[in-house]
Amino acid sequence: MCIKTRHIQLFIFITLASIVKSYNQQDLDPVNDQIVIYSLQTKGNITIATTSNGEPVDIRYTSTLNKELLNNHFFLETNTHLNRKNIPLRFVHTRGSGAFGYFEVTHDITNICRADFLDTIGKRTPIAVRFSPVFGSADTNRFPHGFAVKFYTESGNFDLVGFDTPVFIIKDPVKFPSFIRATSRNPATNTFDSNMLWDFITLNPESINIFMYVFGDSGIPKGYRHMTGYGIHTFQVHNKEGEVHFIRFHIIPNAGRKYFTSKEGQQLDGEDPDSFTRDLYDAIACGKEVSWKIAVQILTLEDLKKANIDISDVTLKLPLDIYPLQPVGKIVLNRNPINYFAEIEQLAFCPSNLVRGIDGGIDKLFQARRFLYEDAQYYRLGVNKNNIEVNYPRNAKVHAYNRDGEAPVRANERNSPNYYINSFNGAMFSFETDRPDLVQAVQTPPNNTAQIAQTFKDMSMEEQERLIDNIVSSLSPSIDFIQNRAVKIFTEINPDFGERVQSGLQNSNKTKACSGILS
Ligand code: HEM
Ligand SMILES: *[C@@H]1O[C@H](CO)[C@@H](O)[C@H](O)[C@H]1NC(C)=O
Ligand SMILES: *[C@@H]1O[C@H](CO)[C@@H](O)[C@H](O)[C@H]1NC(C)=O
Ligand SMILES: CC(=O)N[C@H]1CO[C@H](CO)[C@@H](O)[C@@H]1O
Repeated sequence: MCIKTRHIQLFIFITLASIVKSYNQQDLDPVNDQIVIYSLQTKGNITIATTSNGEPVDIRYTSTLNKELLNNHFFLETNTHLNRKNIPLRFVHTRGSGAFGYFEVTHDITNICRADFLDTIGKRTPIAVRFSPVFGSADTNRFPHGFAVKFYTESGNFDLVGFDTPVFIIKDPVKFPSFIRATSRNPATNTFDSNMLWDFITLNPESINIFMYVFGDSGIPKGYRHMTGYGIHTFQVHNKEGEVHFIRFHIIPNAGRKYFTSKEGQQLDGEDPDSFTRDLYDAIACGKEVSWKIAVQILTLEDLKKANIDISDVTLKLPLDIYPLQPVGKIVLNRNPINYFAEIEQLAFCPSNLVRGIDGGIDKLFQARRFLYEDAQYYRLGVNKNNIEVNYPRNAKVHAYNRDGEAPVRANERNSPNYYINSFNGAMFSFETDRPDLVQAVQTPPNNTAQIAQTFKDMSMEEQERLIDNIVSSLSPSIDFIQNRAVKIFTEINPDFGERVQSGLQNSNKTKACSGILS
């Protein structure tokens, strides 16, 4: 009986192997046929299968029928391991796509920033990038998308954790959890909820600036290769003389900025919710150029003092005509993840991952992000998250005064002194007396009405029309008083804007599942 089963299984393996081999290589698609390509790149079965302990698994253990289960370690391990498959998900930016490549300096900015990965034109630094819809189950969701870049520099990792919009939702980080809850699913119905979203927007009208992009023509990028990135925060940087400047990062796609209309987005969402992920993977696997330019807006301390807006306000753009873009470098993505979970799911970006020369954002929201990402990742990946291969500052010399904790601990700093300061040749601190403190930005309550009005005015009549259509379709399920509050705010921004939203709402009908609910 036992011997017979073995022969049947071997026969199945051999037959499967020969079917795979008969594919025509020319017809293969990198995403659809990944597993076929794998088989063509390998010769025969790759090796003998083992338990995680390294013991070869005898083929008789692949059947449990009429057998003792507890004696079958393969059965036990493969099932109990599966039960522990999931780790906590990112509660925002849950679904993502990522890839690897390099950053290359194209222009010298050492006069303002001493970061050593920027010190020579032509210098390359390896990078990891993750793109992510903030919410939703589809890549084409009309909501902001994340654009996060990890630079593995020789003096530690620098993480630029940005969005595809030039502004953020709120200025005060205390509002963040409420924003997340109001824009997530309703606690009773578990559906997205127009009342909650528009109640939040209209009670925090500074958020309308980002929604001008979300509901406008740049709300749905035409795949990640056409998506723009913004660091949003105003970062303080310093040069070798210790002088400070302030910059905003822009990441501009060389494939051109392109966008889907709502209709195209919805259609694609239905056909393939992973369309951006697929497009990125295919493009890289096919050897297409996947690249962006990095440019910065630069301000001096004087500019900061004399500006008539709060330069640190993340709900405000800094005008490009006053602070023009200066090119710095380019990023190129040329390698797909080999294993998604290991390299992208476990990838952890922290705004606090900064390098000498880049002091960080000068606003309160950045200060909050400095520790909240780390906290989220302690929960999601454990306290040794930076020992995970993809997060490890592999190009720097790492000697942290941390020991032990949840795996992985790597060599755990071996036998070196584990306390500081010590008299026994343990790692010593560096003396950076020229590292300037962050300037203290005075943050007034947000008011970006004037900028929103300008954004509206700069749109063509047709784009205004599409913006209003998208606003109306999001707002129309809301209850009257919230609609009225929204119309009042749009009218304050621009009377024509308010009027057109109002008339759009009048022409749209709410759907009701039934009537008389409260009677
Ligand atoms: C108070 C403000 C904010 C808080 C508390 C916050 C918090 C978080 C947290 C906890 C995560 C998940 C991190 C993880 O588990 O790895 C996350 C992800 C992310 N956030 Fe924020 N965030 C804030 C503002 C922003 C802003 C202003 C931006 C853009 C400039 C941004 C961009 C992102 C991106 C791109 C990700 C996904 C990173 C990835 O691909 O893994 N967030 N945020
Ligand atoms: C915000 O700014 C606008 C125009 O710049 C002004 O009309 C309005 O009164 C301001 N709102 C508040 C609450 O200060
Ligand atoms: C809304 O309902 C009214 C009355 O039933 C109807 O005349 C109108 O065409 C509907 N409008 C839309 C946009 O469906
Ligand atoms: C089905 C099959 O190809 N089996 C082979 C897998 O690899 C081992 C070790 O090289 C061979 O002994 C098997 O014949």
